[in-house]
Amino acid sequence: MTDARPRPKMRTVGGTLEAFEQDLISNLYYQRGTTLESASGPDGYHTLAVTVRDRLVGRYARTAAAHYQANPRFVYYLSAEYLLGRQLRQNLLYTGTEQFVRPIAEDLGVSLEELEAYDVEPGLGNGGLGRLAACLLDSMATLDIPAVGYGIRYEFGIFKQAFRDGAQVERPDDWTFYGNPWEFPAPDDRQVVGFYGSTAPALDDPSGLRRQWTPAETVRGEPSHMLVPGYGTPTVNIIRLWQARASRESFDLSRFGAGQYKEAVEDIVQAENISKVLYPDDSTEQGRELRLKQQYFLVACSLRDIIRRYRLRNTGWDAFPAKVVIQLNDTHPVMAITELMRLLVDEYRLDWDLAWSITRRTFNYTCHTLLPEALETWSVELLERLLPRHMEIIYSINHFFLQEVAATYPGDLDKMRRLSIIQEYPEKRVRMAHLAVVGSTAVNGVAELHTRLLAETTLRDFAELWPQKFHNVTNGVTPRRFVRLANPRLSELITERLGDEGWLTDLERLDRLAGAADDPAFLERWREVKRLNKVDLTHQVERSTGVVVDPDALCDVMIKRFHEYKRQHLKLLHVITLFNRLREMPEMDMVPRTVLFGGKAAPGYHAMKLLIRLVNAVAETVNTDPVVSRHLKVVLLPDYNVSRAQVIIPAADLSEQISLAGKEASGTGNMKLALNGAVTIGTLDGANIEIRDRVGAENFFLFGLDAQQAVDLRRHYEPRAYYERDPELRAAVDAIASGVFAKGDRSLFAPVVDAMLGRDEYLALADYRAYVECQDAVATAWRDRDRWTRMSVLNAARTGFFSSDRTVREYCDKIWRVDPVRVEPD
Ligand code: GL4
Repeated sequence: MTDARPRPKMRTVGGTLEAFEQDLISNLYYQRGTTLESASGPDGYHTLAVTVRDRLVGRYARTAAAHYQANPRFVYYLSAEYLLGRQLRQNLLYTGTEQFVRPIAEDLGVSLEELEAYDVEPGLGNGGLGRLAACLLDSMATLDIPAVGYGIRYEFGIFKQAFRDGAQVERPDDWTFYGNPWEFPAPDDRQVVGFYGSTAPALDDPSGLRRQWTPAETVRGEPSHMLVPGYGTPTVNIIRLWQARASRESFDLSRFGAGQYKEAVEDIVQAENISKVLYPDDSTEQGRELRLKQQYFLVACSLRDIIRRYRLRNTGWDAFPAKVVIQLNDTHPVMAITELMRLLVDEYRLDWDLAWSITRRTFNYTCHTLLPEALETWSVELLERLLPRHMEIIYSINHFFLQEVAATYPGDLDKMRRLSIIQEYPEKRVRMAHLAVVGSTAVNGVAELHTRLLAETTLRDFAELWPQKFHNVTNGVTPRRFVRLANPRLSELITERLGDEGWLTDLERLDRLAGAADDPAFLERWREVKRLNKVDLTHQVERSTGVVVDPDALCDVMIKRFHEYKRQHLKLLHVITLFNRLREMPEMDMVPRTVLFGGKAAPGYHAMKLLIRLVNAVAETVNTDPVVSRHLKVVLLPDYNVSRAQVIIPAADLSEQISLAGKEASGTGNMKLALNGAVTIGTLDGANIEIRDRVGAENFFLFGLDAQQAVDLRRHYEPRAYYERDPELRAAVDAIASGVFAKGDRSLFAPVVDAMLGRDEYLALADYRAYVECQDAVATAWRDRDRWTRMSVLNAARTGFFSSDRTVREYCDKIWRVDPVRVEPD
């Protein structure tokens, strides 16, 4: 490396620039086996990544030592999904080495952006639920909470989305193609997990509750971990991810020798399929054996690991719940309750009542939905085959539980039937949410409305039986990734105004920005930041879709998974209405808008895949219309993921949160967008309600039915009446039916029209008029630049509550009762 210019000596927690540079060169040489002259792009990226990563290792070692010393209560977060986002910039920021990289990269003639192209995000989740898990881990580390996240190291994460003729095509996400520099394999901690087989009575157990399971198949779980650094603290926690490997005996050498190559590896393939791919849907039950296998694999490996860790410092089982708190992220890991019972009763020979008392005190359950189709159930037949011992345990748990119910509500058979863990009709199935509630100390919803509706509807009988079990913990998002990393310009402006970066770990300090909302100079700078972010987004849009958009247009954003309840089709009806208006009155003075969609549809969700096609078709028609495209552009950005979110969110002016009230448990995109100064147009659903309460009704565009009105209307709903009555709505629906977006083909999008006029499950037509009028009010507000910017500032200033730090504090106070452990500083 040539050292042309003298550079200042900088000393930070990340070390000195010189040391960093030395390490880079040495890592390139010894880890990649290459030199500066012949290094490739991936060589450069990997070298930078491990050099940064190495600066976290010392902190991790000190964290582990401090935890060992303090022997605290640990939070174990069990989740089938994590959407961590890219790691490089995060870790540069968290280690204070960000400042070194630019001058060094400049010297070497590469840009950080070029290297970052190889920083692939691990897409080990579907959407909000997986991203929430990542935000909570970030906040736990930042708050020095002793915690470990457990998950599955899917070989293929959430599919990559592309469009062919406007239709979604899915490609595999081979995220470790270049290797993953952020993980450490830990083969010594591997575990063995069984499946299938049979059970028999334990010889010396008169109660009959202890039995012996002999699995017919075993699989190894091999862990690796990724570091989860806290911000502004030396704490580094980990997330431990399990990968399925065949047990050694699986390779059939004799068959191989006999030339039966396929058969020789059959068992290996079957075993390793368990962690092969993420199920690309989190909101419908996938009645698939492999998914149940995944779930059990995750909990079996993780529980063994938790017990191993517990036994490093503790003896006996009495103290287990005092040292271990397990948070179940939705129903996917709920089999952990039965697995802990099995381990305690069958393997560690505890008596049933003691084991049950320990189990119940260890687990807590977060419910993330209200949609009945998302509440998992598993057929008894499948469970009996795959996990025969667990099915027996579920029967026993249910038996004792129903005795309790019978004592509380004597003779109320209907109550028993409703509360039972086993559903009897039309087929015997295990209700995982019921098992979760029965086996947990605390149950929580993820926003106030959601928690209330859970207690009043989905889990009503349980809330009556055990009111003290139910809590609300409103979701939050990490300001480090979603403000500081995603929006450096805004962060700088905020820091300048507030005097220091304290807001990054105490987000409610943003309220001090409220005063600036009346300062014209500040408003001007706020607008400038937004504009520059919009220019960046414009470039990204052009690169990935070829569509040229105007950075001065209102940037209207709807980013989330495609789902009927989220109502992308309602947004589309609005877009078509604007299109129709412009076609009819080409001279009209319409506020220029760019409508940006981002999101994937589950590969088997045909209605939503067709809607994606329609969005792309409308976009094509709008963007190529010489008159309309002067005022309106429509873009569906392909392959929406965390990295894309980080570009879109800082540029958004308007945040679309238009789900049918009562359907979106919380939403977290709503929080990220508001924190970045987007104004929300939304229904009274999920956390929208709490956002509106905080930012003020005058800074929020509210429309539509509330949850109760939606339920009432559903009873006698006739979508056609709305269609007949409203000429603009009729014109929009007719436009789809006419084939104008399908080159005259009237059949292609007919199913979309039929769904709207037939049942309109999520009452889009009922909310259409209110929505369009509200959008007109948005346009009026947009014309008054200062008014809009004021709203934008106040949205950011008043949403500090939605930091995941606050969420984690609430979990600590209400549910976990864990204390922070301080780690020696660098
Ligand atoms: C979800 C909810 O749909 C979403 O509203 C919520 O914000 C998120 C995190 O709590 O959990 N539930 C499921 S299932 N997927 C989600 O994204």
